[in-house]
Amino acid sequence: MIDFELLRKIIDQHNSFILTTHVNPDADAIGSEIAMYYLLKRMNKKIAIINHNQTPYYLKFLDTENIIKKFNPAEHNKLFVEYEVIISLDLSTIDRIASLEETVRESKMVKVCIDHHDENCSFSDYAFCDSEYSSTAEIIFDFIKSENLFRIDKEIAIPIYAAVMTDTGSFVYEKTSPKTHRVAAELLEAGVVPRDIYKKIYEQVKYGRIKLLGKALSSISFNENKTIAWLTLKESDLQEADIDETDIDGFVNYTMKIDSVKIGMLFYELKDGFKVSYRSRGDIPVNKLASEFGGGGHLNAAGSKIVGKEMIDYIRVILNTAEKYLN
Ligand SMILES: [Mn+2]
Repeated sequence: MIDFELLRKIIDQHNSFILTTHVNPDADAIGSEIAMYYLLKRMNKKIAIINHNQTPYYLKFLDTENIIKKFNPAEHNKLFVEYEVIISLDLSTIDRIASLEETVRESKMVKVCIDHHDENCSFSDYAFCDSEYSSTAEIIFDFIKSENLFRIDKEIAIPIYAAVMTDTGSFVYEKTSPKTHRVAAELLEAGVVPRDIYKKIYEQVKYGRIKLLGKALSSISFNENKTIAWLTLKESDLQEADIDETDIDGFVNYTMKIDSVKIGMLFYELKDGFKVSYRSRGDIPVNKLASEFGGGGHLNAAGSKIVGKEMIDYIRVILNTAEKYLN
């Protein structure tokens, strides 16, 4: 259970807040920041949102006031002295804020973490985390309701809906509960049009992304009994397609459309190593698999970055480790 009363107290006792989220932000990351921004604004607080990355183009519609800034130490370091509280959203380990890590570690701000991943937000002074939630935005929704802060209206319903929709894979992932649907129902009552949000998030795909998806799909490989499937992309493929890294996020999900597949992976090469996205079915803990390679995440969806290894040589090591998790 999350102690919403305590969160309320922290907000009441302070006046200035910096919000941040993880590297390669998704709709839950940006949606939670924007929802939290509206919430704090309505409580007459001073707010800045500073992220490691620029907001991906398909999520810009959530930031109607253009409040989210990409971290620039020269410009922003002073805010980490002036402001009182930093709220990290949708992340549970501090390395996920990438270039902000050192600044946040060294700052004397009160550190608050609001999250739904399995790890424990140990870097924060106050953690409001529960992995039973479908998304971080659903926690914010519950906070507004349980503390009776204000009526959920369309302005705040849109970022929350975008977050819940995407983090539940459009209401199909494991953490999708009757309650998640009740939350969605209330967001619809507030004026959200599901079709509009869906179109903005899933139907403004760039040409290069579809070309790259074609390459990724034609690379598909399997283990002997087709319980593990994996896709590979080379750095040159990414360069040619001229797209953001966030654009390849969903590619790994295609491996899970095959009925025999229990673990799906996407390997993509970077200049200094490579990244792996992991997916799994049932109770196969790919977050544990990812943590063997310096990563983490959820039971059925995780990621890791491996620096200083050649992807082509190292894939075999990860595949052998993945086999262990099948039983
Ligand atoms: Mn999330």
